[in-house]
Formats: sequence, C-alpha cells, structure tokens
Amino acid sequence: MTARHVHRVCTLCEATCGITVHVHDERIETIKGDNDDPFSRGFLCPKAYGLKGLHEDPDRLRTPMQRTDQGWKAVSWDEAFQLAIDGLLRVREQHGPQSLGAYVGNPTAHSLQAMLYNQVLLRALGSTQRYSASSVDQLPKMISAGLMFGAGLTIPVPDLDRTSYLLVLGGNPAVSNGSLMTAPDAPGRIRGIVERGGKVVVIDPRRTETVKLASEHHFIVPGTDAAFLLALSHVMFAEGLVKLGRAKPHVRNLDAVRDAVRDVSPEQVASFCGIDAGTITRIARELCAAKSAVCYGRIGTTCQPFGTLASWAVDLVNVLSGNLDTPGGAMFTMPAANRGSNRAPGSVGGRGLTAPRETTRVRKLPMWFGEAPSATLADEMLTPGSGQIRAMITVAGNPVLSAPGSAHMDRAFASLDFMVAVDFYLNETTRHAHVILPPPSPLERETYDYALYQLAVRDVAKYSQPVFERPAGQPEEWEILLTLGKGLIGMRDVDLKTADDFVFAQVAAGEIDSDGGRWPGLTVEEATAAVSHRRGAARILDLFLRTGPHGDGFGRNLHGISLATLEAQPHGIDLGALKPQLPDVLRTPDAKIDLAPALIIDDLPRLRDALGAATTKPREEGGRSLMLIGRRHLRSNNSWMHNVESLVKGPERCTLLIHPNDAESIKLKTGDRARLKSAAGEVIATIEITTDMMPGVVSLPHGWGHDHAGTQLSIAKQHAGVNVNLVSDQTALDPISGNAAFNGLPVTVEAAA
Ligand SMILES: Nc1nc2c(c(=O)[nH]1)N[C@H]1C(S)=C(S)[C@@H](COP(=O)(O)OP(=O)(O)OC[C@H]3O[C@@H](n4cnc5c(=O)[nH]c(N)nc54)[C@H](O)[C@@H]3O)O[C@H]1N2
Ligand SMILES: Nc1nc2c(c(=O)[nH]1)N[C@H]1C(S)=C(S)[C@@H](COP(=O)(O)OP(=O)(O)OC[C@H]3O[C@@H](n4cnc5c(=O)[nH]c(N)nc54)[C@H](O)[C@@H]3O)O[C@H]1N2
Ligand code: SF4
Ligand SMILES: [Mo]
Repeated sequence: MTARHVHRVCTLCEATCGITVHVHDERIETIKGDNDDPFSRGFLCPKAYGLKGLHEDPDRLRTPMQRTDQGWKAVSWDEAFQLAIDGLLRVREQHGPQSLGAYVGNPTAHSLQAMLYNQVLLRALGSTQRYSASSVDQLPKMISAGLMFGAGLTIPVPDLDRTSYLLVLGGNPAVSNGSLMTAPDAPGRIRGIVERGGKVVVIDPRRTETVKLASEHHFIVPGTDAAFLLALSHVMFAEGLVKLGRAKPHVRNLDAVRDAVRDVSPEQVASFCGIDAGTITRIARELCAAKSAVCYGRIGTTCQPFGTLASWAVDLVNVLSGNLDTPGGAMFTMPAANRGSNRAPGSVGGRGLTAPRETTRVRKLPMWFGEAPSATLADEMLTPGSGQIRAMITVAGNPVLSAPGSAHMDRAFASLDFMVAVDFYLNETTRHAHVILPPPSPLERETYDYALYQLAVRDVAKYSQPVFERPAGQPEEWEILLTLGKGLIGMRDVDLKTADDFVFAQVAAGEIDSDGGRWPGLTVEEATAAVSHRRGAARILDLFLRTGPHGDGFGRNLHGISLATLEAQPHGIDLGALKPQLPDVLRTPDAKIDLAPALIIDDLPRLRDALGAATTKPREEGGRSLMLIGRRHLRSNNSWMHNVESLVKGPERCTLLIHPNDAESIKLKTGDRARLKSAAGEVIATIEITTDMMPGVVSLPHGWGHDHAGTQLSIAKQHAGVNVNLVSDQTALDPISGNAAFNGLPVTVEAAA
C-alpha cells in the first residue's frame, strides 16, 4: 500500500488553481485544493474533482484509432503516425498546399506542450488555412489591444485585489472563474472589493451569479456595450473629468477620441442600451471619482456584433478615468516566461499591429494574426475551387459543436477526403477523423500555465509534474505534434531528438540576439548548453524562464529563477503584485498608446446607424421576436467534460431561460418544449422561466447536443441537451475581426408541437 500526494494545477479553466491529488495504490483517492499554493490558497471549484472522472473515464481514448469500413479499430502508434502522415501528404500532393487546414481548440491554452509545439505543426502545415478558438472568443480584444498597445496579448488585466471599483460588462466570473483575467477564487476576490468598502457594478442582460456578489446590476440590450462605454467617455469629456494619470505622456490621438464621442451622449444611447441616462452619467462620475477603478469586459463584449469597438472602448474608459497602468486599475503583467521578452532594458516600442492584407478565399474575411475566422471554416471546406480545404487536422477542438453554423460545419467535416484529430475523445467532430491520436491524460503530463500567466492578476509561476507515468508507448503531446510536423515537411525519417534539437535551436536564436538581450554576454551556445539536459517543452520553458524578466540570466542574476527553482517548489511561487510598466510594455512603432486606431474609428458609423435605427423604431418587448445570448455553468466546460458523471448529474442544464412576460405572450411554462429559430436554423429546447432574464432576451448555453450517432460518449449521450450553434448564424460577425457574434442574435420562440 503506497500513498502519495502530488501538488499541481488544475488545467480545466483559466484560474490555474493549485490542487493536491491524493493517490493510493496508484488510484486517485481524492483531489483537494492546495492550501499552500500562494495564488489560489486552497480555492477549488467542483470541476477540479472532475479530473478524476476524466482520468478514469473508460470512454477516454488511450490508443490511436483508425476509422475503417468496419468501424473504429485500435492501431499502434507507429501505424497511426504512418496513416496520418500518408493521408495528409496524399491530399497535399493531389490538391496543393492550401488543401490542408488546421483548427486548434481551447484546451491548448491550458497545455504547455500544445502551446509551444502547435506552432511547429502549424508552420509545417504549409497552408494559410489556419483556424482556432480565438475567433469564437477573444480575437476582438487581441485586435483592440494590438492596435492600441502594439501586441495582441498586451491586454491589461483588472487589478482585482487592489481596486475600489470594478465595472464588469459581459463576464460572469462567479461561474467562469475569470477569463482574460487569471484569478483563482475570482468570486472571493470580487467579494473582497465590496468587503473593503469598494463597489462592483455588473452590466449584463441576465442577473448572473456574479450579480449576487456585486453592489449593483443593470440589464443591457445585447450588443450595445460599445455605445454604453462611449457614452461614459462622453460624460468624462463633457464634465472635464478626463485625467490620464500614468498614461498621460504615452498617449496619442486624444483629440480624435474627443471628437468621436462628442455626439454619443447618455441621452442618445439610453433607449438603445436599455439603461437610463442618469445611471450612465453617474457610473462615469463614479469611475473617475473612485480611488482606483477598472472596467472589464469579456465574452458578452467580444462575441457580439460590435466586439472590437466594445473591446477598445473598455480600455478607453480605463485610460480616460486615469486607471491604466496604476494599482487598482487595469495593469499589464510581467510573466516569468514569455516568447520575445528578452529585451535589453530601456528598449521601447516595436512593430505594432497592422491590418492584415490577406483575406479568406470564399468570404473575403480578414486574417488577423495569420488565422482565418472559424465562422468561415465550413465555407472553405465546402466551396469548390482552387484552395479548397480537403483535409483537416484538429487539435483539442470540437468545432462541430462550438463554432456557429453547426449543421454546415458537420456537413463540411463529413465531406473531407482526410482528417486527423489530436484528441482523447471520439466526439461530434473527431468522429469524422480517419485517424485519432490521443494525448496523455492531463494528470500524466507536466504543465506550466504559459499562456494564462500572461493575463494573471498577480505575477506567479508554477511548474507541475505529472501525477502518473504515461502508459507504455504513449507519447507526450509535444511528441505527437512534432512527429506530425516533421512528417509534413518531408522529415519523417529524422529521429525525434534531432528534430527537437532543431526546434529548440530556432527558438533560442529568436530569443537571444547578438547582444544577449537583457543579459549582457549571453549567447545561444551558452544557453543551449545550460539546458541541454532537458527535452521538449520543458527545455523551451527553462530557456524562457531564465532569459525572462524574473530569470537567473544563466547565473547573471543570483536571485532569479529557472525551471529548477520551480521544480523545487511544487506549490508555485509568487512574484508579486502587478507593477506599472509604461512605456516599456508598449510595442507600437512610436511607443505610444493609440487611443483612436483608424480601423476602429472607421467602424463607428456602423454603430451610429444601429443607434439611429433603434431610436426611430421602438424595441418590441415581451413579443415573440427576441435576442439570444449564451451562458456558462459552473459544472460544465465548453463542449466537453460532459462525459464525467459527477459534473453532469442533477437537473437539466441546457435550458432556454426566458422572462415571464415573454413566456406568457407565447403561452409557455417552465418545462415546456419550445422552438428556437433564427435565420440560420432551429432547435427545440426546454423552457425555464426566470425574472433573472432581461425582457426580450433569451439564453441558451453552448457545447451541448451530444445526440450524434457514431460518438463514444456514453455519459454525455444521456445528458445530450441541444446544440445552440445550430441556431447561431455563421454570417453574424464582428466585421473588423470576423469573430462570431453569438450574442444578440435575433431569434423567435414559439411553442413546439
Ligand atoms: N464553468 C465554466 N467556466 C468556464 C467555461 C465553461 O464553459 N464553464 N468556459 C471558459 C471559456 S472558454 C471562456 S472564454 C470563459 C468566458 O468567461 P465569461 O465571459 O466570464 O463567461 P460567460 O458566462 O460566457 O459570461 C458572458 C456574460 O455575458 C453576458 N452577455 C451576453 N451578451 C452580452 C452583451 O451583449 N453585453 C453584455 N454586457 N453582456 C452580455 C452573458 O449574460 C454572460 O453573463 O469562461 C471559461 N470558464
Ligand atoms: N454559442 C456559443 N458558442 C461558443 C461560445 C459561446 O459563448 N457561445 N464560446 C466559444 C468559446 S469562448 C470557446 S473557447 C470555444 C471552445 O470550443 P473548442 O475550441 O472547440 O473547444 P472545446 O469545446 O473546449 O473542445 C475541446 C476538445 O479538446 C479535447 N481536449 C481536451 N483536453 C485536451 C488536451 O489536453 N489535448 C488535446 N489534444 N485535446 C484535448 C476535448 O476532448 C474536446 O474534443 O467555444 C466557443 N463556442
Ligand atoms: S476554477 Fe475550477 S476548473 Fe478552474 S482552475 Fe480552479 S478548480 Fe480548475
Ligand atoms: Mo473561450
């Protein structure tokens, strides 16, 4: 009988909570919060325990699978790689490089190995047909941040622990546990603001779980946040409240902003937003008067028709109220490990972000950050012509459920000549694959929250070791991605170690310039030799940690850290509260914050048109014409984790929330079945009546609809729910980004026969 405790992080959401896995005789006894994790201090949500269910789930794939005419067949790893690479190369030979496409899904943001080696695979793809969850999520924020501050991930985060005033739009951290804001125990941290005498204001078309922690809540008409935020800015200018604080010497285009918001007064936007002018004026004054304040927007502000405008306006409000880069305001992080952060002290500015010149083949949508919007992935598979996608690789994605226009997407995947999935479930998307390559269980791998620490409310670092050894023959996820990648560039016979040395050499050369960057005298050779005892993601991580702002500089900074430091401290280490960083953090060519990027200002007439249309035509309330929004549940995780009994048991989650007035006008009561219809499609959902909904708005969560034949999800099938993305319209987009506008979609609801 052997018992052991392993400390690590939970990789199921952005909060990065510390967990302790209690193992007895190589079985998980329980999973608890790690009280010694300096960031999460023991906090856990119910999903963490689901890691046990996930690890033990008999439906989770443990061997590669091949789809044959007789059904699915387990194959060896060698055979599976051979089949996968042969299949992809065959399609490329026949139809050219653009015939290969790839979709990279959400969980890759939680996997160190996927974060680092997806890049290798995507480069080897040799095609611009790249897609990811970004364009059904945060892409508008990456664009507004890129245009304002110079880089897509230079996104200011709310300094939750020190702020006196938090204005939340379109986020529900009490359930999502925070997003673009890595904050374990986000609910506790938000409650803390109120407890220390501060104020929390939530703007949301639903009275959410976060509202219960807040001081004040206002319903807002979906899709109108940009107007609301610009009206706040209008008040700040009109009443002489603008104070730029620390940002003052670093901004440009302040006059252009003043002009842009001159005619967007609270009176003008009140009926459009559904919030009275007095309230808007008061909130603007409060933001400017508070000792510190921060405005924060999430999915409700990005996945909507004015996503980029709203994302920009959030940061505009933070700048104008004097709260950018200041404690308690919106601050930039200084992550311990980050590509490109080894710069000599004093170097400022960068290349900035410019509008992409390339557009997609079929719908001519913009291709930001070298990616096409997922809302047009199905078009690119289904529309014949040169450049049509004929084969796909998916890594940790389920676009058949998670992207808009699901029926179209399902048909598109079914039409492919060949598909490879890197995934451990046979689900709605991977059932179309010819070969599935399962990564190890999350508990069988190392991890470091490389992406999420870039958005954390404190600078922290934690490296987790695997809890269990990988089963014999099971490759690491980075090995799967690298094997595919080298196969695609004709280096199938090069051994993995050589290929990985090559990958590392390229990364190191990118990080260490001839001056050594931050570390005088450091050379690529010195760094390479110092980490040569490691392989794969750990080796790259060690390099980033040691060259990074908290690093040991390979002996040049005695107080600095390396991967060895983190290995010795399995609870993780705290690197302190966020610190002011202007102008060093800016990557715009002139090292200034562009308050009025032309591309964004050019989209204002569209908002004005919508405002005009709404004021001339009174909004119908309580009728059958409604607006659809989404929601998340504490025990659910996008389109997966639904095969874990402990998380799906209990009352039905996938219900259509509707206000009593709306329900009455269509003669529906809780438990009735209703037909939810848009221009794109329809589903039949169970009604749940609640005064928590804004009249005129209905809510259905995403990630459900597990009733497809041919999947291996025995538990999820019993809790199938319906797929809201059969109703989401793949043509409803934020035009600047091409991001899906899931929220604010016009729908009708009627009793189902
Ligand atoms: N338990 C759980 N946690 C998760 C996830 C999960 O599935 N389950 N998913 C993870 C992922 S991938 C992400 S991206 C994050 C998302 O994190 P959040 O954005 O915090 O999560 P949501 O619950 O989608 O919150 C969006 C809110 O926007 C509101 N809303 C909708 N439309 C509008 C609008 O037009 N304006 C305004 N102001 N509000 C609007 C909705 O009512 C909802 O309350 O959560 C992550 N965490
Ligand atoms: N209507 C509507 N649709 C939405 C949203 C919404 O609010 N409303 N939200 C959108 C958002 S924010 C997001 S992020 C997307 C998410 O959508 P996707 O990017 O498609 O991701 P998931 O639905 O989380 O599916 C994750 C897949 O990864 C697999 N997986 C899990 N862990 C790993 C791993 O470590 N490695 C590998 N290789 N595979 C793994 C799972 O088995 C599953 O197949 O959905 C979007 N869709
Ligand atoms: S909030 Fe829950 S799902 Fe997210 S990291 Fe923490 S324990 Fe895991
Ligand atoms: Mo997401």
